[in-house]
Amino acid sequence: MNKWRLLGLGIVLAGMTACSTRAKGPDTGGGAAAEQPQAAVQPANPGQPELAILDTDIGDDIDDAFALALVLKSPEIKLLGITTEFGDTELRARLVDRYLKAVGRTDIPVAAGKPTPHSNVFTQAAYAEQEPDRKHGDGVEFLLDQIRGHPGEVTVIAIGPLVNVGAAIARDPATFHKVKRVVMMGGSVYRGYDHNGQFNAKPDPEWNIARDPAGAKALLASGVPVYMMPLDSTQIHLEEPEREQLFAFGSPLTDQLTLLYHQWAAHNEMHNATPTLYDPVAATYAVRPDLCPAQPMRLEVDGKGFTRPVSGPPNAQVCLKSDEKGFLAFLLGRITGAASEPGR
Ligand SMILES: [Ca+2]
Repeated sequence: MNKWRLLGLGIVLAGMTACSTRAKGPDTGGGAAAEQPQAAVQPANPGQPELAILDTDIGDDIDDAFALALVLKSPEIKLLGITTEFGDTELRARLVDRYLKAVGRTDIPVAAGKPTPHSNVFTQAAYAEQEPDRKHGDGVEFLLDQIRGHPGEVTVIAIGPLVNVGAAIARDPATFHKVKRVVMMGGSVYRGYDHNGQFNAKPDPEWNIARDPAGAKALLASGVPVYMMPLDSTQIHLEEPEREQLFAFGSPLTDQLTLLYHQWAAHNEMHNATPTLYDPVAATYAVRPDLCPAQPMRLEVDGKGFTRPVSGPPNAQVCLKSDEKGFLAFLLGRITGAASEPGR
């Protein structure tokens, strides 16, 4: 979903040349988006960890690695498993195997979704290839099995193209309907990919949605609660001071982030050293929805991957603006194990 990947595919080149920029917040005044944001729409059960599955395309962009770290360090979440999706799903699963082994969490099951064609760069392949190969279970079946075993209790944190989610809906819609909610990074409502740090007021086909618009359409039509963190609220950067604070921490977890970051920085097509933390915003929403208040909207997905607000009954809760400072403090506090958190 990163801009450089879109650039690599040439998907939005034409649109980018016509984009205007501005330096103010998203336009939330239009049409179907007029309702006020809601904080803490669906809080976790008090005293009980939220059962969750992380569905990820970890290995291309770097933000999934940070999202995984955040989930692992959040006691509000009990991770039932990790499913990999899009592209070389087995290699992504090997990456997760090595990551979990390094942090002492091999108790967490890892399953691989159906591989799909892709053209983007697997920047962290070398890290993954150092891990012994093994055959992983079917990610889509794992997802459905967990929902069957815990009806109404499972939160799916979806931080990649919605390939597995779409496949699960197609394979067993009745079971998928028993998911508690899907918290996802994806979409572009009033804001596209920023250009050279400038706010882009023209929506783009966001990476995750554009890779599998049919999966996104199926999810929004499924009737399950969907909490969406689009480009409007997720273009938050991990600048050098925060990176150094994190990478200098020296725990097994931050060491994995250090290793993966450097592979990403060396291989990403934009040669950009500053990660954009799209996916951790979705992971954060699962435990701290107040940092990204969501509002009900009805979104329509087209074949190119645009997500346009339309009138009609809401089909998602959408966060259009996040508390960026609060989010960064929360992320760093969690990953480095700081005792106190802002806003709590
Ligand atoms: Ca991702």
